[in-house]
Amino acid sequence: MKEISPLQKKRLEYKPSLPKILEDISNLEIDEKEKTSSIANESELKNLFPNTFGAPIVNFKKSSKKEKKQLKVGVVFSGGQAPGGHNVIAGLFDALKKLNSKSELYGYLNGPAGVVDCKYLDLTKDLIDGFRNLGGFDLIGSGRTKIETDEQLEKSLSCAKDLDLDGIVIIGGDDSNTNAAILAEYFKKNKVSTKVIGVPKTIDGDLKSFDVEISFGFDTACKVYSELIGNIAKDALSAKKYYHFIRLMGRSASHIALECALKTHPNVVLIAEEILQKKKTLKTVTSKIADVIEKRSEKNKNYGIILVPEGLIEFIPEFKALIAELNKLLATGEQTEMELNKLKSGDSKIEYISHVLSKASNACFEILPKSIQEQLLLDRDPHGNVKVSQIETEKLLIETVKKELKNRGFKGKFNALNHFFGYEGRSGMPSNFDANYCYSLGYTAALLINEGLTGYMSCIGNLNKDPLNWSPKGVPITSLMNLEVRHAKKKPVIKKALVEADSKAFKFLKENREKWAIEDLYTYPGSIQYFGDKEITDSIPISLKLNSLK
Ligand code: FBP
Repeated sequence: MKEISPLQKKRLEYKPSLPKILEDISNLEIDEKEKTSSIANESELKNLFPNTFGAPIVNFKKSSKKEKKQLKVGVVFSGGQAPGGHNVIAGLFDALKKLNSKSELYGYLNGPAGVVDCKYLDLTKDLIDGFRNLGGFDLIGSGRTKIETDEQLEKSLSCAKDLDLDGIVIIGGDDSNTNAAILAEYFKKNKVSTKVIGVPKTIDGDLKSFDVEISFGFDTACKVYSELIGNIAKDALSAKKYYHFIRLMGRSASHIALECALKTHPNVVLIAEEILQKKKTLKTVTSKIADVIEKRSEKNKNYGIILVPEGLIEFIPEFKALIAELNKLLATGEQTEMELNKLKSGDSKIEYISHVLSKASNACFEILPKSIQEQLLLDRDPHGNVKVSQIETEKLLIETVKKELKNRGFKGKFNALNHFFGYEGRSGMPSNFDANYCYSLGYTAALLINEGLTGYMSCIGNLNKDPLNWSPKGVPITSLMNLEVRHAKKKPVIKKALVEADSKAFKFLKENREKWAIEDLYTYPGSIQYFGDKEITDSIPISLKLNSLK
């Protein structure tokens, strides 16, 4: 038998809290709320989703006891890992069994590819019990295959039919939940009774709306990164010799960088959305950092903490244009992509692309260090996005800041170290918040299938309150969608939620950052706690708390 750590053992025994309304699910029924539209492109989306568009948001209410069906459900992890995924499966399994002890749950293997190729595992209680409250997606694995071609849709449908599935639960981010909506529509159009339900997962925190308060995994990932940032801040304060440039995962949005800043009070945190809004160039961003370094140096402080969101490069206007152009040129099957793939060395690829790019984009490409140029030419992900996790923006900034300080005749010391926190936070043992939240999401997904709903996202409201008062609901996925260009074509997708300039969390940062820049007001969150004072063990993201203030 595999050895497990004492903490793992204790966590396996943890009983997640459930909202009061879910304590007895034998007598629940849905309560239909307002009908939904989409956030934009209503008529186009109505045409694309004629069978699922416009459904109402649903809550649950007590009813007279009803016979609960024996259900067969398949579940899949899609995309990057996020702490708490196993608890979605555990909640789904427990609720299905509570509804009817003969219900069955299958786990599709290694992501959406398992849905297409009909590769699955029978998820038994014994299996699931070994993964409760633990991180990772290793029970069934994950993957980034996008189900979009006719062949993939047909194969997914025939597998669902063969397995006689009542429902499929897709645990994923914005692109994966878009996939869930497409699959739901396809099944309904083809008169297949399998329902499709999405679950909001991503550490990035960018799958969010009025009804989707936060995606799961964000809380734990930010807690893990903030522990490390706090430790580095303490080290910087002790040794007084380094500037630490820390890039944080989060793809396009800066939610993680913002949350970690609220938790640790760094000297500088770049918020990519603000940079785009204020049309700041690489030069102005560099200059702002150099200003802080100069001011601190006047106070004899030649050390500090600079937080950089992973997606920064996509938000600096000149790079945004360059990346958009590269995404178009390098979309699968494009002439440039095929030519580029024939070339072997990085140098020849850089040389080739610099002749194909427009004059403006090339001017921006040319000034980049070779390593970043190469990173920008790497394959796109299956959704056509540049893989920002592989672009070392923090190193680029160290170089530009160094040059700027030299040009200014800076007399102080500037020694910089670079860090990237990404994968460290994606599979950590879920915090109590994520463990409870995910368990409730799984429960709610089972109830939505039991009610015969499809194309819905399992959601929980009132997350700033005690879990007993959380309110489970179903939100039509199409209500979160609009049309965007992907792989050089207009596609229906869930709109990514970015950091909003007028959000309470961002305003709080703006009110405090001048102070944090010069004084050393770092805070040290320490490691995630699972036992002890509830204020510490059950804390929720600061940004969630601030944004829910009236
Ligand atoms: P999801 O959107 O699938 O949750 O993944 C998010 C993420 O963790 C990003 O923060 C990061 O840029 C990306 O995945 C890395 O992808 P990969 O795991 O393929 O390297």
